[in-house]
Amino acid sequence: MTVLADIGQLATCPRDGRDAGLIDHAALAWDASRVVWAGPEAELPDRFADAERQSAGGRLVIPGLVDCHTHLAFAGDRADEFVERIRGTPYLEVARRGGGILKTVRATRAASDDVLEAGARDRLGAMLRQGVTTVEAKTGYGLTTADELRVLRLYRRLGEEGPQRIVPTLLAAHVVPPEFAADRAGYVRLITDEIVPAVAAEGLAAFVDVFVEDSAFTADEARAVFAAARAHGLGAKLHADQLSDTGGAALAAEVGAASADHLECVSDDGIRALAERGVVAVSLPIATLVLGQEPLPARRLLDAGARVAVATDLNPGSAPSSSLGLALWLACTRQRMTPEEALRGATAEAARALRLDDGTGSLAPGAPADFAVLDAPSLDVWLSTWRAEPVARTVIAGETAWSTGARHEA
Ligand code: DI6
Ligand code: FE
Repeated sequence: MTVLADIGQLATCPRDGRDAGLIDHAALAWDASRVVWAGPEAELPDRFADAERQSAGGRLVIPGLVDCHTHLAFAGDRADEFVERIRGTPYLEVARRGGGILKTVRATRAASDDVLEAGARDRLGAMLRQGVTTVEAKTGYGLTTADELRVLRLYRRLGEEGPQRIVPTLLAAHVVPPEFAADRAGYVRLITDEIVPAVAAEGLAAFVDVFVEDSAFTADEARAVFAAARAHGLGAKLHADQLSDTGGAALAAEVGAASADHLECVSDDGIRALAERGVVAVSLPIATLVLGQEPLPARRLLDAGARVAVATDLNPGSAPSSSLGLALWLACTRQRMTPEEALRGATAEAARALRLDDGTGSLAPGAPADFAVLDAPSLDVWLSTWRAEPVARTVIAGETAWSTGARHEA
């Protein structure tokens, strides 16, 4: 049994609440890998008198962050495209010329297993230093049965080795690969008849995602992919209404998706459908910033009763950053989410977007003892300033997975 005392502010992020469950002058207790108690330090029960005691030194403690949307494994870079966009070539024009996502597909197919793994490990390490303890990880740069399976097997290995928990998602429906340019239906059939069954047979993915967009897949193509996913017991996620309103949000509601992600261009009907069906709206403000778009209308979604998560969209093109802290700060500054709403978005709501119902993303008794200690006295102080490295310590399943050194221990 371990007690972390002298917490300046504790954010418990109750799963079904709407606030961050803030408690000043708090303590947190865990036994092996699960939280057993969280509350005001003055009310810590006597049964913890003999527990090992640690001090948070008056700092903020939050649930381990959950990044519920990343394209974790890829090879190469898109620096050329970055410069082209600065010079005025739009993202989709780069893609039409065979750059964009397809450039990363070529580099990823050509990369060795070691190179792919090293890149993914680097990114996970950077995320750990940001307090991220659970990471959703998509495929989508392989686009052949073998290449998609290769990345999912890498995710399985990374999850088994830890320290972070990995939630794998098949995104074979990211774009139509060049070898199927003249046979879109053939590629959709490859996904439904071969890739999804192979992935399900090995238990390699929790979700199937589809990029629903004029430049990617139509709603009907997505319906076929989701039908195959459902038949094999896999959940649904969508890249929806990112670059235009293609009815992606309504489609997410129709197929019972766990989340609809992006939504910069979502319609009022789409917002209503998400709220009614309990589909989590995932905001990806780094991609919005990079592509120079108007942000997802978080206030309208929240006011309509929808749940809003916040994630990085980490990928080499539209969101080349693994900083979930940056995404939270953008959610506050550009989307008018309060610090409490933003933090919930990267904890309890992100866990909901991944259908994790074991308490992940909150710090209630029974939840995994996954948390981060921030070098700030309160949530508002942390998120009102953008700092690259605000985290002092990251704990996963009760064990310190990373820390800045001895500063956090009493
Ligand atoms: N939307 C995105 O933001 C990423 N994929 C997608 O469907 C972009 C991926 C990339 O540009 O490589
Ligand atoms: Fe994405």
